Amino acid sequence: MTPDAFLADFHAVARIGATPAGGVDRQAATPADRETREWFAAFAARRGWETRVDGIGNQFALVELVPGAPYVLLGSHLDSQPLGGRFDGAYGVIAALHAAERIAARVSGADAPADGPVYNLAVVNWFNEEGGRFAPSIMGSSVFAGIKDEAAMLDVRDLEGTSVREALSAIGYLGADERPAIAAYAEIHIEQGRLLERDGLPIGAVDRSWYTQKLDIEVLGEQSHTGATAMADRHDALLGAAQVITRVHEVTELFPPETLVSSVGQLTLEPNSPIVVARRVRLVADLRADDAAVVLEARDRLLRDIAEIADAYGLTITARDFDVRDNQHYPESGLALAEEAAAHLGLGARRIRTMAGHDSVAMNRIAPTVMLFIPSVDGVSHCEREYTSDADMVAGVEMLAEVGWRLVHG
Ligand code: HGY
Ligand code: MN
Ligand code: MN
Ligand code: MN
Repeated sequence: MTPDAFLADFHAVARIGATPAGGVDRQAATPADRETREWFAAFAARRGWETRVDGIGNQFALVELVPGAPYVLLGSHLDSQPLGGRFDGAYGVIAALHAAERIAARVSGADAPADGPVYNLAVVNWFNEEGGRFAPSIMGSSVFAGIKDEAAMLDVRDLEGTSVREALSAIGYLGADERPAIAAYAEIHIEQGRLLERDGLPIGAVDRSWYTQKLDIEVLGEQSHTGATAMADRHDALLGAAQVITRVHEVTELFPPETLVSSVGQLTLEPNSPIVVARRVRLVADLRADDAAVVLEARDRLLRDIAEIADAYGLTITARDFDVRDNQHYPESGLALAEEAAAHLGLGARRIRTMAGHDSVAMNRIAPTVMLFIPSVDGVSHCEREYTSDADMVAGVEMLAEVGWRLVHG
C-alpha cells in the first residue's frame, strides 16, 4: 500500500456513477453499484484473495492469515445517497482494502514479529448502508448481525415496486455464500460533521452513537378540483402535510439547540397534478438525539400535533415508527486500542459521537468494534460538495492498518 496507489484507487472509484458537481449516484443494487462491486472483486482477485457474496448482497474479500481462524472484518459501504458525496462509505472500503494489503505484507514480511496473528482478515462492502432506495438503512450489516431478518429485507420494495431480491438478482449479486465468522470489526469513515475540523485533529474514535427513529407518515385527504371546489369543501392532503413538515422542524425548538435533530427528507404526492387538490401524501421524518428520552418525547409531541392537524383540515393522518436504533456505546477496549494506535503513529485523536448511522452500529451488537473518523470539510455530507483532503484520507488508511494489525494479533 502506497499513498499514491490508494489515492489512484479512490479517484478511480469516484468516477463510477460520478455526477456533474463532483458527487456520485450509486444507490443500492443499481448498475453503478454493480460496477463498484466488480471493481472490489477485481482488486481482491489481483491479490489472490477469495471473494464471497452472502444472501443479502454483502461482499467480502478474505485475506487468509491463520487457516481456520475467525476474521477481523475491516469495511464500510460503496452504495451512496442520490447525488451523494464520493467519500461517504467508499473511502472506508478502499481504505480497508489497502490497509488489509499492508497488514498481509507486514505479517509475511522479514520483520514480522515471532508471535504472529491469531485471526484472519477480511474486507467487507456492506449492502445498502444508505437506505435511500430501500429502507431501512444499515440493511446488509443488520442482517449479518441478526438484527434484521434476511427474508423480510429481501422483500422490501423501492418506490417503483422493485424488491431488494429482484434488484440484487438483476445486478448479479444475490449471493448464497457462507458469511465469515467474525472476531472483531473496524471501520473508518468521514465524520460528516464539523468537530475534527474545528479541533484541527486528523482522527476521531467514535465512543457513542445516537438514538434514532423514523416516522413513516401518510396524510389522506380527498381529491377535488382546484378551481371549482369551494374552499370549505376541500380536504387538502398537501396542505396538511405542509403543517406536519413544519411541526417536525418546530419540535426541535422544544429542546436546547442541537439536542434533537430532525428533517423530512422524502415525500411522495398523489395525484401530483397542478389542478387537483392532493389526495395522498407520504412523508418520512428522521428524528435523532444523544438521549433516547428526547426522541421519544419529541415523537409523542408530534403524534399529538398530527392528530390536531388531521382534525383541523378534515384529514386522516397515520404515523408508523421504523428504523428505530437504540443508543450505542462503543467498547472502551476498542477506544483505548485506537488511541494507542494514533499515538504510535503520531496522529492527534479525540473521542467523538456520531449522529450519522454506520454499519459499525450493527456490528457493535455482535463483536468488539472500533469506529474511526477523519475530518469532513465544513461538515458537509450526503451532498456533492462533500470533501476530505488527500492527506487526511492517507492518514486514515495508516490508522486503519495499525488498528487492524493490533486486532488480528488479538
Ligand atoms: O442513517 C444514516 O445516517 C446513514 O447515512 N445511512
Ligand atoms: Mn456512510
Ligand atoms: Mn451516508
Ligand atoms: Mn451512514
